[in-house]
Amino acid sequence: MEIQLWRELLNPYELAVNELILKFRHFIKEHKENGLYSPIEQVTGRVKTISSILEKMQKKQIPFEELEEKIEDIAGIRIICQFVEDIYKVVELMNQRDDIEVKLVKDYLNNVKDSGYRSYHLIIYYNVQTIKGPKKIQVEIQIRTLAMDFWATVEHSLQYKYKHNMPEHIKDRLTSAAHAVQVLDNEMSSVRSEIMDAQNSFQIKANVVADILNNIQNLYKVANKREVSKIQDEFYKIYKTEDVEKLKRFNKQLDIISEGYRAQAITRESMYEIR
Ligand code: 0O2
Repeated sequence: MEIQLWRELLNPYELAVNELILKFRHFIKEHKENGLYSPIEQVTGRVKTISSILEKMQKKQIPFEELEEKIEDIAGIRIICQFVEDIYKVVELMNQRDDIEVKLVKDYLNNVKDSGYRSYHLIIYYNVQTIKGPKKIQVEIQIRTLAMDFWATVEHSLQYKYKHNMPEHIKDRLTSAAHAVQVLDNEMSSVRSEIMDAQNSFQIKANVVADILNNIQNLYKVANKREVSKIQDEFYKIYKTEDVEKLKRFNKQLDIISEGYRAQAITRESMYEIR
């Protein structure tokens, strides 16, 4: 197949990967902005390289006409979670989305591969709009923890290096590392709620501080500078106490002050309109 045709074939897959990454990154952002814990920690994606597609076609004896149907991971999205529990949350989420149709599930958490590989895979259908009209394509979504991803990345590089001749002592090391990853994931799960609480309160504090600074910045434009300076000093004092509740109350007061200035501005504007 000519390069130009490969480009045409792969273009919708690239679009799907870009759209899905954007959507899942937005999901993380929305959670953070609302001070909520996000079950998704990171998202990446890729379109399979032509050489990797050719290799798979050869290995599985797939003819060109069946390429898009039989190679399910031309478009690949990887979702990284902090905890095993989050993986199942993400799966639930995928099942609820209107823009995703789950075709197939491969649960390598309950059915660990011989290599020691653990991950949860979904093959989904996803619609993209191309200049030739809508196109329904397959995307492989791999969902795994940070620890599982570390193991898989290292193992994948070694597989690539040794092809099918990985030395036994390295295989053994990888198997024992896979067990260690499982133990680590279990240990982390046992402190999940503590970690989530800590991360949530950190995010909530960060959001309140951002709101306060935004309010102060806006007040600088409309209020008396000395007054705003006093407000700023007051903020620093409260900030040092590390008391989030106090910060929240202070922010509410600032909202009321800002609202007052906004109301004044509106009254002034309407007076101009009357004249
Ligand atoms: P790449 O380079 O990541 O694209 P197959 O696709 O035929 O190999 P199957 O049944 O179609 O196998 O899919 P499977 O086994 O679910 O594998 C899909 C992808 O999961 C692989 O894609 C890998 O990315 C990953 N994976 C599966 N098994 C392992 C493993 O033992 N170790 C690691 N590190 N990753 C694994 P590709 O196309 O093989 O590779």
